[in-house]
Amino acid sequence: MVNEGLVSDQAGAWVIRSCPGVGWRKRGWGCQAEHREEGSQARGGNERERLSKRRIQPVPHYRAMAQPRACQEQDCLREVTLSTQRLRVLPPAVLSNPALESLDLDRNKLRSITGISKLGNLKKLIVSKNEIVDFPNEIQSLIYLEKLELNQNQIRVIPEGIFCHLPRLKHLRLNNNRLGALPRDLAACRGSLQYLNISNNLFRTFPHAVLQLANLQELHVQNNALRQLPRELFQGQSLKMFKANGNPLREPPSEVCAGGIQQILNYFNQLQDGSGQEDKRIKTMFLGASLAGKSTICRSLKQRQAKLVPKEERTVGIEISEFRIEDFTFLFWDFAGQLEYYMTHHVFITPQALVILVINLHMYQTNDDAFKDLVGFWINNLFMRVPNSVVLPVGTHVDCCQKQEVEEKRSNIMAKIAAMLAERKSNLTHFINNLEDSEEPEVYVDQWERLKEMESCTLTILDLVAVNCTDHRDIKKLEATILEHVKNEELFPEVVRVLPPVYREVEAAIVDITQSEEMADHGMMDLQYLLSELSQRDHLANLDRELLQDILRYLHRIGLLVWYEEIKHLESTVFLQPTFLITTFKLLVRDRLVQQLESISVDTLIAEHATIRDRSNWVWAFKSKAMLCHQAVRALVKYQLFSEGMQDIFEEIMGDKTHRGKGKLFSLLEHFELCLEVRQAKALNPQASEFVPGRTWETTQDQSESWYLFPTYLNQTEEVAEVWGGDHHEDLHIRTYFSPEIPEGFFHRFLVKSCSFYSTHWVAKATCLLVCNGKPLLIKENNQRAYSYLELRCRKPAGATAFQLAWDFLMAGVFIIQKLSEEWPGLHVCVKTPCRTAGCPAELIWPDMDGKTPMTKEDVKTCGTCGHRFGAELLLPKVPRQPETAPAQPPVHYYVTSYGTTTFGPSSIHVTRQNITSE
Ligand SMILES: Nc1nc2c(ncn2[C@@H]2O[C@H](COP(=O)(O)OP(=O)(O)O)[C@@H](O)[C@H]2O)c(=O)[nH]1
Ligand SMILES: [Mg+2]
Ligand SMILES: [Zn+2]
Repeated sequence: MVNEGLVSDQAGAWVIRSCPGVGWRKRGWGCQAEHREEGSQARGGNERERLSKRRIQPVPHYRAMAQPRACQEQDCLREVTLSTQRLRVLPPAVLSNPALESLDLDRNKLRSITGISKLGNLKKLIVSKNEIVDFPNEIQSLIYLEKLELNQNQIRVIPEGIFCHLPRLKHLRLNNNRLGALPRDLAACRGSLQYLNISNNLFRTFPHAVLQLANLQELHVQNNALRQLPRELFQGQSLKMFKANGNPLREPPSEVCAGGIQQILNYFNQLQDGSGQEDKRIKTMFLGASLAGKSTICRSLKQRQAKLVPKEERTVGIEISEFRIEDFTFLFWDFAGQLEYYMTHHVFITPQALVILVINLHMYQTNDDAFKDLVGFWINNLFMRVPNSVVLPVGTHVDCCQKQEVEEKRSNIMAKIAAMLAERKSNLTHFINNLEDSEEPEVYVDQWERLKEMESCTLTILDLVAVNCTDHRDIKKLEATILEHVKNEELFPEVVRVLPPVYREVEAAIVDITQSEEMADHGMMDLQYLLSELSQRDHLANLDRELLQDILRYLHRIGLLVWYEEIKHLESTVFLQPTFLITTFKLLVRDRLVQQLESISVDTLIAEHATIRDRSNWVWAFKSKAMLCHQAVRALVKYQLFSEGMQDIFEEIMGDKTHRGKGKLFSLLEHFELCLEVRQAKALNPQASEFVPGRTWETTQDQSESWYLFPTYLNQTEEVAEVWGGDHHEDLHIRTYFSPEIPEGFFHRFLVKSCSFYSTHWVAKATCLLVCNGKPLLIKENNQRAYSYLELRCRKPAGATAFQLAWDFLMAGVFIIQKLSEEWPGLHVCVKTPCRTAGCPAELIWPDMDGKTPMTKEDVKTCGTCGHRFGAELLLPKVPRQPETAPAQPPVHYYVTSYGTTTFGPSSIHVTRQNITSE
């Protein structure tokens, strides 16, 4: 009786017999809905039960991953795939086949691969996602090895004397282990090794053997503890791709590394000329509710005295200023606390900064609501956006409180923040345990690893400092506290950066230009003009464009200026005043926009060739559909700029009307997915170009007027509900859960992104309906505390082809969500399928996607809670097997790159804008 392992079926092809566990599980996928305690109590018993059942249960076998290239006769089988088989030892059947050239053991439970030396002909060995602690020494016998993957194990040390026997090794993955060093003899692979991944390990110093790998093309060292990179690494010709983010780098600083190999090389060349200078700099973000005292603290610290901000002088957007204490340069970012800015703030909340969370103690009450509004909201956002930040809570208005009151409120705030941290930790632990306790933990390795990573990096909350901003002694005290913290290398390993002198010189010159009289308020400058201005200065006469771009890239990353080289329309514009961006956003994303529309002056209307009646129409369209036509936007922006005395930049930010050029405003709004451009078209365009997979899809320029949808202002829901026609019990539906919550503006951005891919759509507040191939997909947002998800639904398809289309469509939605969520590194997103039995609370967690469709080996899935059985294709993107299958299609890969490009398998669509077609 074989439970697991290789047997041969009549046809002579290899199959794996195993127990997919159909029909008997008490703790099938339904257990996810159970309470944690019950789960852990039941664990031991169920393990036994599972094992015994496994012996006696007659089970349907399934074909292991097809072996397309294996030859038909067993004795010359070259390739074996045994992933996700729960193997604890290598099956003897595998080891008895010395001709084997490729063995995939991914996602098993192997602690060792004893016997592997018998497979002396192996070229490819994959043992990723297992439980290996000790490096398998037998690998030294695999002298023909070209590809070796040992990632996602627990390996701490690799002994000498292995790699010197592997002169053909081209590809080596060791990421996600616990390595701190590499053996010296890795250098023996110098002629062959092209790809090396040692990311997510514990390297503190760069492994020197790597420098000898003369043919290395791709190197990953992300998420280690590296401080310094050797110059020699970049001097060879071979390296094409290098990733080092997530290291506390000083030399070169991570902002330089992010610029790519060429910039790193330039950096080292610059360092050669003069010695590097240590620059100690820290971005400091002031966050907190309106009227907390952020601007007051900011100004008082800068001027070294109590400096009260008059009440009417509200911060608009963000104010940025630079200031020094001792040899530290602080870049203060003072954020406005009003709700209207939350949509855009996250863009500017960046990692590795000191966060000063300001709380007005006089206003604060020791109840939950006050905490949530004044503190909790910000902590949650920091969790999601910059999960390993350091936060210094500062309580203000101490002078308006009793002494005892201050103490009471301080301990209340600190206790509640601690409770939030504990809650997050326990949530993450709960998710981790759910995956570990599931029937198939091996299919969740990637999700598990990501959760573990989130669990290990959390906010550092410093002790609350209570101050009276009107008293300069308190300001002094606060200054001392801040300084003490930023000097702590444990807290801020990246404060010190080694920079070539020219970086500092250019920065100083730019600050000088920014503050000069001639400089316009908006601070926008053409790159070429900036270069000519800078190179007029004697000491910068040799500055060339490439070096300037390197430095701008660095200054952008540290937050001193803004340069979006990746936005086509903005690549030659440098924003010397980053705050101007907020001013720009605020022209269209702000509260009371309707009133602004209504008050556009008659003069402005006339200048834009519009009438009062047009204005009423604009208001009506905006109120009912959250849409503005191009003319309305122009008039609105013009009116607001004129009333703020900034008329001179109108053409520049709105574009030239006669050429229908796109102004900077829309490039920005589009980049941040704050609005969607739609065109009202009457019918399909007969001249439209054909879509050819793999080729860019040029859309024809439409002459009709552009409309812009601002999802933030959507309010009605009826229309979408009507087109959709209500949920049916039979629908395919999945949910992507968000923890701790769906970030502010996330759904709106999802809407903009997905509607630009699917030209036929209906949108509403918190829901939208997309149409593809005539089939609708409904997406609904539900953002309740501890129950935040987006639900994706489509009608139950008929037949295999329709299933394929339906799941492709759903998967595209899932991938857009995942792509977006990458901007919130502390956000946990998990895809689940609710049980299809009415009233059953169970949900199936999706397996890891590995960049492709989640797979299940089973054809039938059983709910562990209600016991009902379902065809797997109703729950996961699995298309039912047809009796006579056509030649296998290449696997479909879904890939959403960035705004405008979506890839499905070999085909890739680049969408600039599609037209709305009337159906
Ligand atoms: N009495 C007193 N007033 C303060 C204190 N801190 C700030 N204020 C006042 O509170 C108001 C709001 O401060 P502001 O810095 O503009 O708050 P922001 O919205 O957080 O930037 C201003 O009028 C300040 O003068 C303080 O500690 N004590
Ligand atoms: Mg302020
Ligand atoms: Zn169920």
